[in-house]
Amino acid sequence: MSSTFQRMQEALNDAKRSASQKINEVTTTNDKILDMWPNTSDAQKKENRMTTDHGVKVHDTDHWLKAIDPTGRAGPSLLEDQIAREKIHRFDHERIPERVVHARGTGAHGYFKLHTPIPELSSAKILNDTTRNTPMFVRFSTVLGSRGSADTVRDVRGFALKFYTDEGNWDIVGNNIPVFFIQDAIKFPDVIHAGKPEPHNEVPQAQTAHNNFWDFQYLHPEATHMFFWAMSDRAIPRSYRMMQGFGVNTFSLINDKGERHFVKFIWTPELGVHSLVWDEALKLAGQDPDFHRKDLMEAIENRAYPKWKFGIQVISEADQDSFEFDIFDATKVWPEDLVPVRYIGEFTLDRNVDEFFSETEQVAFCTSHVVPGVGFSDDPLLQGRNFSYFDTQITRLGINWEQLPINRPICPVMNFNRDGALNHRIHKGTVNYWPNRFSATPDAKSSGDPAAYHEFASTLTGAKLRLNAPKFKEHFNQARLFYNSLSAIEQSHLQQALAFELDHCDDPIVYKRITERLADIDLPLAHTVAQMVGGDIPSSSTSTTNQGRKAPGLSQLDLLPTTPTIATRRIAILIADGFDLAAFTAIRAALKAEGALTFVIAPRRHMIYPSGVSRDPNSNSDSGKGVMPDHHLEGARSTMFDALFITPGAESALTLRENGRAVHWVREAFGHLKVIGALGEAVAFLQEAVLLPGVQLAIEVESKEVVKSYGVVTAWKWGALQGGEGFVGGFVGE
Ligand code: HDD
Repeated sequence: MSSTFQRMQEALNDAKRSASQKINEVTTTNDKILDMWPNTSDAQKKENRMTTDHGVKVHDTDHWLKAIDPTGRAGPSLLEDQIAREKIHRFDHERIPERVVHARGTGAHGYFKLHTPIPELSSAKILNDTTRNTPMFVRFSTVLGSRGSADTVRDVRGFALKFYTDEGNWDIVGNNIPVFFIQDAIKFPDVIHAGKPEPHNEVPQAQTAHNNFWDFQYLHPEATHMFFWAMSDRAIPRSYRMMQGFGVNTFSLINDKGERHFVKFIWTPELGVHSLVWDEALKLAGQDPDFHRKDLMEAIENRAYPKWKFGIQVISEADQDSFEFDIFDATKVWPEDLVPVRYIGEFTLDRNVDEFFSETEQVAFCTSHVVPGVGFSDDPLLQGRNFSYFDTQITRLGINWEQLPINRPICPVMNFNRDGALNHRIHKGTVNYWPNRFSATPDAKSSGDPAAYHEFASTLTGAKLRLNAPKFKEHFNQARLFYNSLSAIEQSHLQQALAFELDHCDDPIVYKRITERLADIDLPLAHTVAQMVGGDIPSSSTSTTNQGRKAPGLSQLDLLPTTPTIATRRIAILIADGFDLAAFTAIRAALKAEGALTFVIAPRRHMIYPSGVSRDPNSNSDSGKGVMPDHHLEGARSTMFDALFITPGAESALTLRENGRAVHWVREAFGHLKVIGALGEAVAFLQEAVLLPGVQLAIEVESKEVVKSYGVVTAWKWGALQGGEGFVGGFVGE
């Protein structure tokens, strides 16, 4: 992977160079980038001047000031060297606390565009003005792992949106799973402690496969629905670009008349929802821990900008009690057959960050940051979140965190909040309170501006009690609804995930109790898992009957892209000396034409010569006679690609057949249900590698010219790449 990454980095650097030139010319139209421009400098510009932080030019940055004796021998380094001290002090304090959850993540800039105004629901300008391009920053994350942990672990993914609107910042701090483990925010420290590494040995890293996590799940029946999602394929996404996002909590929308509706936010990727298979995820965690981060960067660099449809589910105040579940309970979805999603806009990510720390690490989200026309609800998880996020930013970034370039709004900020560590604003004037004698309306305590944020005037009655509403007590119906709605293959992945996780628990009480809990949801599932992990085999009397109710939108198969595409998919093309250059060139061009990213893989990363060309094994330069591969077979693994094509050529096929790593590549790709194509002599190699001679071609090959002209393409299943891989593919035969 390293060479591709290096090349990607070079491309990125080129892009950054031109981007910064563009910034200097102020050609971008993104208001947030323009806002950050005065704080952006070009660290790559040709400059031989190095200075201290106080701006004094430094003549030697390599040697600490020392006492040198007359013979030229260096004595001790001198503490008086204020230049060296500054450099070391700055380094010593480079780290800030990582996020207490969601520490591992990556982000990108983009913009939101509304297509369907909703004045009947909300007065928010961003939800009514279709002419705006609202700048956004989006951060994706895993939850449990520390900042340096791997991307592809089984976990919920954070999906936090920051809209820099003209009326102030609006944050939707969401996940790729629509529900949560707990109903009440007061339990958040417990659920996170139970999931994070165990306290006595700080093991395991970034995993739910341990006693404490599952102990918590059993003791909190409310977590059942969420752990079903966490064991599903949603928790091992193929790419951040292929995940849905959910605001999870119930928010409200308030219109010009002051009427309120309850709302859930949901966003769905144009590319469809896709996942890895578990074995791939495990291997990638070691082979390429930055897999998702690089995937996002690579797509944006290649201008394959990821896009999501942005939607709402709405329930009127009058209907709030009409459901069997409580609409303020974050462990419940609003099933789409009962409350359809209305897509009203879309957002696109089109720009990588210039500097990870200043942007992705320092970006800070708060669920409490909403704009006029958007409000909260009595969802007890949201209420606690509204307290927690601001608080955590103070520890992480300091009280003036909202002045940081990535966090500050693009609209004016005007108030008398003052001072604190690292205040960057300079306020002119003799007053620091409101109202004051200079105010336009000195007698008014507030401006009364209808465009300002107004809380919804709800009525409160009742006693103060540590309780939740009665319907919060039902915990299993929607776990069942989710499980029933999955396809058979998704259900089987979920069973395997549970079996894997519980096998890592060595305390029998933990895995026995969880298999008992599974019987509350689905008896056959509980049976299978109990067999696998050593739980007690449940009897039918312990199970509540599964009525089989299903809902749309819960299975990933319901979320395949409307316009199938292989754009941005990574396709490996295998070659060895003696390959068929014409076939290679044609297939690569055909794939590129559809927007796929092709990578040439060979037994060595040195010139590979096609058949009929004289070879010069000592030549290092690209003589134009052959092809320079991107990677050798050991350097990049099949797990890093979505599909594989084996180029024809008698000698090439023979070389690959005798190369154990090449055989392993093909077998592994087949085992991971990848789409594999082969032409001519490569077909026999493919069949031999996967030990399935004579398997029939499962799906008709599309009439691609290149395919037609060779006539013998095998298993080139374009359709499989376009959706549902991980469930289909891997067919070979003629
Ligand atoms: Fe949270 C971070 C999502 C419940 C307290 N949370 C954080 C991030 C995401 C979520 C995506 C990372 C933001 C970023 O990229 O910087 N959290 C959720 C969702 C929840 C949820 C979807 C359930 C609906 N969270 C939740 C509760 C609490 C918190 C109930 C506390 C009572 N979350 C935090 C936090 C974090 C955070 C401690 C850590 C870093 C940060 O806020 O900025 O405040």
